[in-house]
Amino acid sequence: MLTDAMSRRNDEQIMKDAGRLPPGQALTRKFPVLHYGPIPPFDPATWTLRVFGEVEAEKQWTWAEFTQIPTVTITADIHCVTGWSKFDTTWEGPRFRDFLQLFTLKPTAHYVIAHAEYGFTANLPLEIMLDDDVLLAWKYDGQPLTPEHGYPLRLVVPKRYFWKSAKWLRGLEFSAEDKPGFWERAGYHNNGDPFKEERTQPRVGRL
Ligand SMILES: Nc1nc2c(c(=O)[nH]1)N[C@H]1C(S)=C(S)[C@@H](COP(=O)(O)O)O[C@H]1N2
Ligand SMILES: [Mo]
Repeated sequence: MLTDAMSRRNDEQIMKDAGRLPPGQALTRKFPVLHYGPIPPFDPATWTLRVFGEVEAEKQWTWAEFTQIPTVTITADIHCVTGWSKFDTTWEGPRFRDFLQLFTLKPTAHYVIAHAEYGFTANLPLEIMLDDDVLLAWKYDGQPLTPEHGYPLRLVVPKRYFWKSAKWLRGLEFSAEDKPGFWERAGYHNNGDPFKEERTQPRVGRL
């Protein structure tokens, strides 16, 4: 008979072999909560999502307006840099690429800086954000996000370590230059591809 631990190791080997579990990651069936600082309050009467930077005109949405935007549902694997991966997570929200149709980018827009409550930021190249699986997610598993997982709105970028998937999202800045975010300035890798194990910034010129 397989114990839970044995069956998990067995699953992990199968998933590694299938190219689905990145190097150095272990599978979890739980949904760990990870963030720096407190969980922010949410007031639907004052909440806005703001788009700014390299756009033709700044724009913002109230919660009532934002939830009118058509949504898609995706199922994807997520990978936290602390070593856990969770498979087949299901998220719903406007697809980032479709959301871009609601305003006009300047040709100088090459990076997206996600701005969350309390000044948390995460940076991503615009090109990566155009993938099918990048969402402005407000539902998980068919239900509104829970406060600890980013209620009311978070970014979901499955192909990067999950620190770039900013919870409690309040703004999207389009930038000509890259601007390392909160964890990136703290020493995490700027790109953060789990399959390349881009966990921490290579330290140049250090003994
Ligand atoms: N605003 C904010 N978003 C954040 C973080 C954070 O510290 N602040 N941590 C990130 C990290 S490191 C991870 S792994 C995921 C965790 O998401 P979860 O708590 O829903 O599992 O959120 C990311 N989004
Ligand atoms: Mo993380």
